[in-house]
Amino acid sequence: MPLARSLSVTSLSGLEEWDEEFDREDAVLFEIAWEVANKVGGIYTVIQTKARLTCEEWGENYFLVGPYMESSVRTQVELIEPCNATLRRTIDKMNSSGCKVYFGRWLIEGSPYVILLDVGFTAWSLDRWKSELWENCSIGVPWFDREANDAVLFGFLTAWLLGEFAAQCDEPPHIVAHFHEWLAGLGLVLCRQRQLPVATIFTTHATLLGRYLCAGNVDFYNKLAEIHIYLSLSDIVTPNGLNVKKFSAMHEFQNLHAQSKARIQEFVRGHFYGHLDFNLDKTVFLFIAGRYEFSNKGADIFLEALARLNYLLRVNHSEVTIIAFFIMPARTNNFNVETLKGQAVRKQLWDTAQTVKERFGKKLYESLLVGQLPDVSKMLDKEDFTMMKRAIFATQRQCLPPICSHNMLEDSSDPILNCIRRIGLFNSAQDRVKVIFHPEFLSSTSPLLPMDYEEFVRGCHLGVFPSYYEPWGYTPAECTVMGIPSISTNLSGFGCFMEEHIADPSAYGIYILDRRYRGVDESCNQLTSFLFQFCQQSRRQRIIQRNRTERLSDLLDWRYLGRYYVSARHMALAKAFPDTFIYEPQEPTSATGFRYPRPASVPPSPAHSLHSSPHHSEAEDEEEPYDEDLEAEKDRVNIRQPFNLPNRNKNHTVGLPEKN
Ligand code: G6P
Ligand code: 1S3
Repeated sequence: MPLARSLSVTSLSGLEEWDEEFDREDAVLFEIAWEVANKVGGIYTVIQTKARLTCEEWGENYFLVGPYMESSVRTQVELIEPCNATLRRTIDKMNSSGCKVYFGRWLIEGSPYVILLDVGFTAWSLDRWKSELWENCSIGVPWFDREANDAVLFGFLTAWLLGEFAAQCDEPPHIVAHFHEWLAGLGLVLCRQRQLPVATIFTTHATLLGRYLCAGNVDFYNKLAEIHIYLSLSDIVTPNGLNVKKFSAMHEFQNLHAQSKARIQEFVRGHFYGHLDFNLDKTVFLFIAGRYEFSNKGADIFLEALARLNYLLRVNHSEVTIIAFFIMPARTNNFNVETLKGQAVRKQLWDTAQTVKERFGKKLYESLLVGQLPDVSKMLDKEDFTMMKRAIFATQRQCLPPICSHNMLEDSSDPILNCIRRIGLFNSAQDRVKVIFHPEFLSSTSPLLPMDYEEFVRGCHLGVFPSYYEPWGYTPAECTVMGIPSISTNLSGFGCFMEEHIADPSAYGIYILDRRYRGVDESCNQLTSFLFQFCQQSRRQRIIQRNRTERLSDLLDWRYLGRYYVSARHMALAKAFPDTFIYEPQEPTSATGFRYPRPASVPPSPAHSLHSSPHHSEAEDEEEPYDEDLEAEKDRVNIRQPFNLPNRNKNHTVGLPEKN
């Protein structure tokens, strides 16, 4: 019997242990997902951001398997010859048997190898494979369901690839196949049914059942025990990480915020032309973004809270204006005229100002040339005034600034628009809360708001994600690594994770809404109060808070969170090849349960305010010199200490824990 290799991942140095003890030569990792080099949603982000770390760990023995999508391949993948003889034989064999399999490098960080399977090319096998699936596994698939058909073709092709690869290896290989989500899941079923020598892992990112039940009228979490049976043998919760970029200048992200905010302000100037009766310098930008699932993503409660906030700001005569952006794609017929016109009017005002400025400058120059101070009253002539008056006339408007930037195909039944109609937030002058619904993902080539998502997030002040069904939730995590505060919930994986690892999350700009133990109305009040508190912060308090938020980035870096995946692969290898690998789960240590402490610079017991936000009055701000670097140093936590390692049999969002 060969010497069993111990695969322990007990600390942050686990990655090094793996490097020392594990001979990569004979183990191969295939990671299979429909979203490999094919952007659909959050799974793409998981795979794409994790690639660099996994490449570092597995080197030439790591292959991502996905569908061949011509348009994505053209922009994201460099097709090359297979990188080794075994793969070349495997791919040649499949291609000579009626498949189209491509090999390449995905042009992202880490440049991982990708094997892309053309499911359309083998569509002729669909009926045969469906029958096989029914006969061998008793799994029936509906006939005209495009997604299900793709899943069948992709699953059979994946199992074919893995089986062929194993057959082409000279020595019995140690293959790990990691499948993501149901669209790739059939490959795993077939590996088991065909008894392929493969260690398998399955990651679910959401369940369709959960998604539909939550969106319906089934009080999901309270009735969970009656409606949901979820069986799993070796649960490891694998929190989603990100590839965290650190700037060499510590506060560079603050400068980026200011630059991006200026671009959003420009858009707002155009959108609200004729109604710019609020101070843009005292305007706070909020946003929600993601898949358009109205109640699952919490757009319903966000709108309701905005209506309550509008009331609070009005009765308190607040000078703050809120602009809440909804970035959720729906079916549209392009931008609407009024929205485009807004940007055209703004552009015209800008051009007019530039022309007048140039004419003014020329006259000033000429006067100085002859040694005279100019007569300021004569610097603008009749023509200048006519030009300016015409430009101002163009800003007259008969309607309120539009709520929606696009022509919606289902305008009368759209849930966001209908909710806005009900709560009456119509961007009127009296409203302190304005709403803009952009039913398309953002793009830097848009004629309206030419910014990509990352730039937009950086320019906002707060991301609001009050989800009801959210297995993880990348949006608040992305905000965090960019130093933008966010609101999430204790029904989202992200919210639970942050609650577990940070002693006082809101001090760091991580507001976690309680949607687990409170009714909708109460949660909505809590959300309103988070928003109201946020609006009352001074600029300096927001800057301090953003610094703290950004300091949490390490917690979400794949460099640390990647270990949960390492652990899952070790466990799978040890189960599939027990003579060769042993998995040693970590014993709980005192370090398990690591928590980020409250920031040192928060006053220990503020008598005058809640402890969870940076508290200084404007007067205090001016008196005390504020040394950001010193504060950063005080608050910095050594993330290199180990914190919670794989949670076995711990299902963080399924099941309603007992109320404390
Ligand atoms: C960053 C910039 C500052 C700017 C501030 C605006 O911190 O470095 O120069 O004043 O953003 O913050 P605010 O929260 O008002 O957008
Ligand atoms: C799912 O995408 P969603 O927005 O449909 O997968 C994401 C990646 O794991 C996850 O962050 C999200 O909560 C799920 O819901």
